Amino acid sequence: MSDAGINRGIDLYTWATPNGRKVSIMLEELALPYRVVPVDITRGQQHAPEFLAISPNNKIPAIVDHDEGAQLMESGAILMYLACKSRRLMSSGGSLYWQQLEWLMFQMGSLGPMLGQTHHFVKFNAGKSAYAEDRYRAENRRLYQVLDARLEGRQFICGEYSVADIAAWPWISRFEWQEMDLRGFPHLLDWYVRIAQRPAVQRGYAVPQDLPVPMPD
Ligand SMILES: N[C@@H](CCC(=O)N[C@@H](CS)C(=O)NCC(=O)O)C(=O)O
Repeated sequence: MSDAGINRGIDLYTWATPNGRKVSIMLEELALPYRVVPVDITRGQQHAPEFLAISPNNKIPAIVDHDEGAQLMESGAILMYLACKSRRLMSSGGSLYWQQLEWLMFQMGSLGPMLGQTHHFVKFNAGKSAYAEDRYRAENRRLYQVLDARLEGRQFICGEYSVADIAAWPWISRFEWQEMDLRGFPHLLDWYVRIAQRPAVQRGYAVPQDLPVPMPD
């Protein structure tokens, strides 16, 4: 961790993971100025007391918005906070708001946690538990099918581009880790590429490490 604490604008505490990228992509889409504070979770920096004071669950991402005196952990809450602050990328009411919230919760409650388990058992601990590998591969595939069906006839998860897409997309960007072939999910593939082509998404993906967006063959 480095030099947070200039008392203006937004500090983003993050690392190169799907949950971190949700917030850097959102900030880039909104063109809000922010300072990146890398928290290297591979070296245990998420346990530093100064980070715990901002993110009590020891996890990135977190933000401090000095302009509003706000401090937040949990990527879904941060996306909603930024949407509310800017009045963009999430409806302020009505049925569209509830749809966007529904799909944001789907990401937070299902897509992220389950695909995270695929990364754990299939990518990083292959061979340790056949049961867990089978379970999370199957759940991974099922969740891709849910999104593929939702995207049939839609450009974006809730019709227009929103926090629902920004939350889900970075998890699908790990399709290689998940050993998933996007060509088996044509609507999801089109959506993935459509979002990958957005300059703000490419900039946000490269925070805090300058990595290119994975593209399917
Ligand atoms: N529900 C949280 C999950 C955050 C999360 O799992 N962050 C991971 C990286 S993607 C992390 O910081 N892991 C470090 C650790 O568990 O020690 C959110 O959406 O912000």
